[in-house]
Amino acid sequence: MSVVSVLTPVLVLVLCLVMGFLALRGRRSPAAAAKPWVDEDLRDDSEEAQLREGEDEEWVDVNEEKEVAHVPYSPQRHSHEQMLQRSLDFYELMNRRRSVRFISPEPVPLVVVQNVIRAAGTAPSGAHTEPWTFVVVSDPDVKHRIRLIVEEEEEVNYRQRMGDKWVSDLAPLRTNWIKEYLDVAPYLILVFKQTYGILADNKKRTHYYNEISVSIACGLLLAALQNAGLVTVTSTPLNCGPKLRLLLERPLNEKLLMLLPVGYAAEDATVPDLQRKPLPDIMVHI
Ligand code: IYR
Repeated sequence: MSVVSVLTPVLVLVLCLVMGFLALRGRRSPAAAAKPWVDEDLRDDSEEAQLREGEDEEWVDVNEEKEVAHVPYSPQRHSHEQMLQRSLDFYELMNRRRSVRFISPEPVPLVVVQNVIRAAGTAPSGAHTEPWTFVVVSDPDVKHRIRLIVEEEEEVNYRQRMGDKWVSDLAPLRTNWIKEYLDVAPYLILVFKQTYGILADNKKRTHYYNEISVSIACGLLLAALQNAGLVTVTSTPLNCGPKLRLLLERPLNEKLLMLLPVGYAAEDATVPDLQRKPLPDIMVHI
């Protein structure tokens, strides 16, 4: 038997083992392979996963021992004419909102941001669990660390994770992994969804529909910012969640959903000249 015929099967075996090991190490779930834009940190949050997570832990009822009184509610009513005017005014205000990536360093009073977050916190939530944490960062050093984390990951996103199609779909928006606004904007608001609640006695409570609830809160937050004359861009930095959570010292039950730089628009800010779909394309009346 020649040396070659003995060594070849051995080499093939070693190669297979090494490739198998590398494949396992770099493994992503089938869902991840199919949907690379879904953040790994956000992925495993189905109701099922929440239930699994709590198997050997002590969980409590969401509203344990809380008898909630039901009180009369009479919201403001307007005449038809006023309703028409108000609905149009609000639409026109919101229609001027744009995602702005050029933000002025000019300071913004903190109390305005506090009010905006109060408005976001009025969102409805599953079983009224209010599963959100808004981390407001104005410290320049922390903002810069956030920028370093985001830019490092976003470069990998653009170069590898997102793929050619996604990158070319974004080309008209002229986005890239350089995020100057993370240093420049007077505030960064990092919105975390709490996948479950932790009570004072360390018991857990289920946060039903936490991602939907926090997404609704984000919508209100965007409207409140627009109403205050501030701008933002709804950035969702892919795969930065765990590092940012650690940097900001947030607990394990909190997952980053959105990162919003907030401030006035820079004087020379530009936005892509996009059109919105007309009503018949977005509304079906049955
Ligand atoms: N998160 C990246 C990429 C990005 C993705 C989508 I979808 C956008 O609408 C815009 C950007 C970034 O912030 O650059």
